[in-house]
Amino acid sequence: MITDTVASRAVYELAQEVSAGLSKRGQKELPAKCFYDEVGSALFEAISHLPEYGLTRADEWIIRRHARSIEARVPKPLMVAELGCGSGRKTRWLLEALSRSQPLAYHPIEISASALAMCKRELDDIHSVRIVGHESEYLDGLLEVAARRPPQQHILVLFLGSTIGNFDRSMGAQFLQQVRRILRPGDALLLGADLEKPAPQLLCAYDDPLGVTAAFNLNVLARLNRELDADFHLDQFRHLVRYNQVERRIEMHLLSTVDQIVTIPGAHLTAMFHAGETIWTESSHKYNLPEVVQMVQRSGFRCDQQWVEEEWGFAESLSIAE
Ligand code: AVI
Repeated sequence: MITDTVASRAVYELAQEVSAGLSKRGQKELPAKCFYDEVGSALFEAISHLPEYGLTRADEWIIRRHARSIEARVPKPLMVAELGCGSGRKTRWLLEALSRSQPLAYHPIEISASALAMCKRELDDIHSVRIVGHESEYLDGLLEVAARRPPQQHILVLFLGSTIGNFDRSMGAQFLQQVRRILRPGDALLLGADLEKPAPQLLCAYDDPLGVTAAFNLNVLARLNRELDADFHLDQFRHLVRYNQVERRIEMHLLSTVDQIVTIPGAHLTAMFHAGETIWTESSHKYNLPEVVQMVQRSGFRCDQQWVEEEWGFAESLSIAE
């Protein structure tokens, strides 16, 4: 019964987002969080194994290699909240290191029920870690975690995988400010950020020859067909990737190859597309190290340490709330 209510609220929110994004004048948009239904989460997991997409492996490498140094620098006693846990694979290294010295409560926060279930399955066997999942938006989930915080405990927020890059730069900083407001001085944030790299490398990573990222992108339309009864013809849209030099970000679009009209009954919407028109589905911003330090500082944190994976180009930054 409760699950039904959660599911129907999720469909309602999806309909709202879709209606707002596709009825925009000018550039039509769908928010990147629409990617992550069960199929989308599985496709993202497949992307993370592609040779062209080194981001997830670089992130996991840093955590695996430096888990003990991270453990040594975080405040204690603590509980861990993770914004968007994905499969949970890379978090294992950290939870194992953190739970050596104390029993640990781990709160993964996910909008995707299937990713949450995958993460719980993956991490279920770690001794001394109690997993309390939150199927919700990041800030709502973090508020729930903060409300359950025992006196004297710190919170370590994990925001890994460069999900920050899917926000516009200014929105990313605003989001971190909101995270900071929920925390107390002395709490910690571990933030993963993908670093700038040559455009051809990025274009390959987001338009892989196997077509997995294309399927991930197109799945958003398939999802609207499944959940909102829409009638998108997937063969009349094409995956399109651009690198925006000025904004230093990858942009993913779905390009309509013909003039067409699509109905989306679940969002009470009819949308017209001209041939060549696109739906902007994702931005993935790339950073440099000083920029990450500035961003966390502007959000009320002090950057304590950065760890870098040089081969792909990824940074993990540990910051303390001031
Ligand atoms: C989840 N996020 C950080 C990924 C990224 O690289 O922006 C999502 C993704 N999109 C295409 N490939 C991977």
